[in-house]
Amino acid sequence: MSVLYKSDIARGRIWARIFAEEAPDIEFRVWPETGDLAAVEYLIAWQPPPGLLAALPNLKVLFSSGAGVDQLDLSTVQPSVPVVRMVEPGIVNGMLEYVTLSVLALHRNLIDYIRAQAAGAWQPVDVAPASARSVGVMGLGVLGQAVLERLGTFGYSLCGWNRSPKDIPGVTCYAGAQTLERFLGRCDILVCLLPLTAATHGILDRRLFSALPRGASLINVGRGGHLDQRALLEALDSGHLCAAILDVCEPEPLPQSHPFWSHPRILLTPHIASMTQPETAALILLENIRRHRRGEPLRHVIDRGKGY
Ligand code: NDP
Ligand code: OXD
Repeated sequence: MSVLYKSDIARGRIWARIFAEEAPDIEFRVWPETGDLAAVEYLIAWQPPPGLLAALPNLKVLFSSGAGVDQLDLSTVQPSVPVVRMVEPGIVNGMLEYVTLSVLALHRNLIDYIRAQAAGAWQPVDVAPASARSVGVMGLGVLGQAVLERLGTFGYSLCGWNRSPKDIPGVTCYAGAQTLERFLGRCDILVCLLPLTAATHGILDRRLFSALPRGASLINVGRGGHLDQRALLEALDSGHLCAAILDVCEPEPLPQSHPFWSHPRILLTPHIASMTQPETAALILLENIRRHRRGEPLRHVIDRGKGY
């Protein structure tokens, strides 16, 4: 039995070292050194290369090397093969850092100061207390909930929106499409932490932006496919939205001519909000493999019908 890893090679070497230390009974291979493909029972991949899944006759589980699974073509995965997404402390911590950094940057007008410095201007901007600012998170899953818990320590007024109802201490929770406008009306800073599915594709659109209070800002750490780019530019250029911090975009990377690169109210980062950390992820994944081998239910299996 072997585990095949097909993602970033340097990280793969760390995974391999941890497996060698913790599970010498399991053969861990890093792509392209696949060995006998018939021996591969577990595949860890961001995006399996074309034809790989069909070449693994004994594949038992496909593990996404990231929290999202929208990058996978699920139609190529046998229905009998469960798909497991990545839930591990390294990803959660990275997202906490990034969203906290972004919320504080927007709250403390960092984008204005970047521009002011470039213009050589000493130009203080008024700042409201955190208690007068409301931060709303779309998607109250593992990451959305962790982010809200951390943001609570700064004193922001917090709200969240989700498909199914949630009850989170200190957070006003909304559920379902019929509550979206009410939720948005409360968000001075909106954070998108939804998975990308047919239901959420393009959700950050003109209508959504117009339901936000004037002067609101956006942080998109979900997926580029959530965002209607033209609608964002219109909302920023009309002054309805104040700023946007975008970690994800469509396509990645954006073409050099794309207006986001030079927009004065947009801060772009190259999909680095959070990353799977091999040191923590390998142990979690190993435990899931052990569960599977003992015949116990796997953790964090996605629902293919829902797409996340
Ligand atoms: P989870 O699956 O734990 O949470 C997803 C949440 O979104 C669930 O609470 C779910 O509701 C909700 N949801 C799904 N569809 C809808 C919908 N149509 N309307 C409203 N709510 C919906 O995922 P994670 O929190 O772990 O990750 C979220 C996403 O973050 C990932 O899919 C990925 O795209 C992105 N991500 C980005 C990273 C980056 O570096 N930029 C890194 C890691 C993740 P319900 O509770 O009802 O199921
Ligand atoms: C993920 C990501 O989904 O890196 O883990 O975006």
